[in-house]
Amino acid sequence: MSLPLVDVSTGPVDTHCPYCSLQCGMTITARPEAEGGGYEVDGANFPTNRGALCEKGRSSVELLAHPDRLTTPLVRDHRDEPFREATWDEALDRVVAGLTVARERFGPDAAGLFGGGGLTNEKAYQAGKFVRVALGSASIDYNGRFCMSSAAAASNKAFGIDRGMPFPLADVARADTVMLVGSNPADTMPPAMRWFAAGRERGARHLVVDPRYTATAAAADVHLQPVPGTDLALANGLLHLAIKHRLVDTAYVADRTTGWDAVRRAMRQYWPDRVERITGVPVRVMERAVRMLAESRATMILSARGAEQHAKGSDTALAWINLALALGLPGRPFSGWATVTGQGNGQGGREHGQKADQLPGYRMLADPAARAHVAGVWGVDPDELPRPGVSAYEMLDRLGTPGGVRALMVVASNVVVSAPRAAHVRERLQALDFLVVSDMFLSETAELADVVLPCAQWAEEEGTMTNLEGRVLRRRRAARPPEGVRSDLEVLAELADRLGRGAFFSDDPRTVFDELRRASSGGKADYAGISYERIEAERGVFWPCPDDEHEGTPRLFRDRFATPDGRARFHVVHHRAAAESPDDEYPYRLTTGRSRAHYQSGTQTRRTKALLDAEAEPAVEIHPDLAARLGVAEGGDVLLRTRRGTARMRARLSREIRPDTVFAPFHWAGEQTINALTNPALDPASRMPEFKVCAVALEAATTTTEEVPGV
Ligand SMILES: Nc1nc2c(c(=O)[nH]1)N[C@H]1C(S)=C(S)[C@@H](COP(=O)(O)OP(=O)(O)OC[C@H]3O[C@@H](n4cnc5c(=O)[nH]c(N)nc54)[C@H](O)[C@@H]3O)O[C@H]1N2
Ligand SMILES: Nc1nc2c(c(=O)[nH]1)N[C@H]1C(S)=C(S)[C@@H](COP(=O)(O)OP(=O)(O)OC[C@H]3O[C@@H](n4cnc5c(=O)[nH]c(N)nc54)[C@H](O)[C@@H]3O)O[C@H]1N2
Ligand code: SF4
Ligand SMILES: [Mo]
Repeated sequence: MSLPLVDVSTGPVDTHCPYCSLQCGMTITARPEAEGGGYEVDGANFPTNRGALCEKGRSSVELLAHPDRLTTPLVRDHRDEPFREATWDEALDRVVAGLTVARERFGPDAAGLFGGGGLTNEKAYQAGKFVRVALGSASIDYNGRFCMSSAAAASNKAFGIDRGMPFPLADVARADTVMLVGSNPADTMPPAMRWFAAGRERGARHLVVDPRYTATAAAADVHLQPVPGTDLALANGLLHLAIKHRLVDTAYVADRTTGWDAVRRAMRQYWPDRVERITGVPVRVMERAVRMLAESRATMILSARGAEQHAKGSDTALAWINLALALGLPGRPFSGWATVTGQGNGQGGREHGQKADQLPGYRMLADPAARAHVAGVWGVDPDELPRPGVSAYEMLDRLGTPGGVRALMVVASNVVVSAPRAAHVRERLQALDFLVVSDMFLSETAELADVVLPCAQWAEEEGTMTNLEGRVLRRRRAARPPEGVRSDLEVLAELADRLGRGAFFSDDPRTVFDELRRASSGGKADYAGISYERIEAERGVFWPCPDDEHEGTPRLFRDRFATPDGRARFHVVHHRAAAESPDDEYPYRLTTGRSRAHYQSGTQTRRTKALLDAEAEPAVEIHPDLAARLGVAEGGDVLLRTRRGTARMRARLSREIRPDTVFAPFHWAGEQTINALTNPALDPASRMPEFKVCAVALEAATTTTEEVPGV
């Protein structure tokens, strides 16, 4: 397939990276003469990255002209047939037919959409509206449940609002003490490390809580190495010590919070020896840590997926928030608790109605006033809006069953690789009457579809993103999309039209954004005063920004929290064991996460030469003592087995991990799909699955590949 790749009329264009929530600024220049497709990329001087890009950002332009790029819709009549190329007309007819049959036979909720936190604000908003207004269905949720939901639930409970960082990233450099809990930015957001390094140069001290001695931990002053799944006990233990040593900021607690007395009493049972037994963190290390946190002018506690992707993830986040409140941090200059958002638009993606229970502006679907406001903007009757639906994993778990979704659109997620209990998710997708996937590449999920729609990529379309700081920025079009692809915005508008609801939808990003502004007006995530022009002039605008005169809100909580009485809420939260603990049959703990060169389900990075050169295959990290017990050598094949499935990977021996725990990345497919193993036990508040701990058995692999029942 040869593509008309280069839009030579395009000079250098400033835009942002396709990958993570740092949304590094980048400049893309068309270079028709250059090898490999005709675009060149440089880091731009944007406030988060100041010119730096990690290897993923630097290699991202390889994707624009990639030979695997889908440029024609693909269809088939039966799943055992190969795909054939089709016109857009035929493909969209088939999608409408698939969705319509499901609705007619099983009711409106039988047609649904699974979205992603990589979508622009415009597309995420359009997806939520499409499902509610064009399909009249309750069935929409997205991969952010697997990412930000625990921290989001905790922030909402404690602060009354969910913005990952309540301050600009640059504030990190001005904090005197920073504790990172289950966060490894040295690998997951390398350019952000500059802010940490700048802090250390000023004399700041950093602590890292991670079962592995990561590159982030290596750069810090103190490493706490807990058993996976015990952060809640650790936070409570630190709070116990803060109370014991009279380090609590009683004036702040009295002025700015409620619920302290109950928490103070509850912390009595977290005496240090007990917490050391649960977490494995020595009492003297806890003593040192709590003094560092309390005896500093400006202290931050930063949380990420290591602490949050647990069946008690939202309570764990609340435990760290309790500690931050007791020390008087949130709202103080260069201080506070924050969670580091992950996906490119992980923040905006969770604000505009992609969640089963949510309407734009972070409004709740169950709230009559919210329904009336948004229905007014959309020009529909509030009673027409469906009720809240079920969350991401629950939706996937019920696909093709009575009461479940029968016809599903997947837009910007590769669940066959990234959802927990992936083999089961694959079976459920296969049980659907109809599956349509929109992607730039034939992802493992797209391979299962009846219809595949080829979409435009980040640099080929206009839109806004909201980065980890809550800064709304513009991703400008810097390249011409190949002939034959369409943006998701256009596709959803066209489908709505074919479903008889076209009058309610636009395919123009600016028009959609302006409508989003009105829909969000008065909500918690208020974008009403943010325009494309202002974003341009001000290098991004921080929400909430309720009107054109408002300057935006880089820092939250200075005077009040977003609760009705303006006070932050303490919550009593107690440690409990992980959903699965090691036993005779599955004697070790498996935790999962990221490696530096690959991104998420790997659809993009497993196709990028520079990144495959950096890391051609996954490895499971094993302590040499454990490896010796198993008879596994460096580079040897290991078979990993849990109650849900098996996977096979090479061993990387490392003294940097606890000997009772192994770590594996989730970026790989086939028999290296680590999510064939992970536990779908869900957090009751956030519906987050327990990606970060389950019980696993390990053996040196002697079987042949064929005998391994991977995914
Ligand atoms: N290279 C790369 N960068 C990425 C991504 C990517 O896929 N690849 N994805 C982006 C996205 S969507 C996200 S959400 C972010 C995630 O960014 P991070 O949260 O930094 O990444 P993870 O590797 O998932 O987890 C962080 C750390 O948690 C540790 N951990 C595991 N279990 C526990 C536990 O029980 N307690 C504690 N305290 N720590 C634990 C792991 O050892 C790991 O080092 O990264 C973003 N950036
Ligand atoms: N074991 C384990 N599993 C995990 C995690 C973990 O730590 N451990 N982390 C979880 C987390 S935090 C996350 S965020 C999820 C992410 O997991 P996924 O949801 O699978 O994320 P991606 O791989 O980014 O999937 C995006 C897909 O959409 C495509 N795409 C990109 N942009 C667009 C677009 O604009 N439109 C369309 N239509 N398609 C697009 C990409 O090519 C890719 O195939 O994984 C979760 N799974
Ligand atoms: S840190 Fe994130 S946004 Fe920046 S270049 Fe790397 S992947 Fe892209
Ligand atoms: Mo994520």
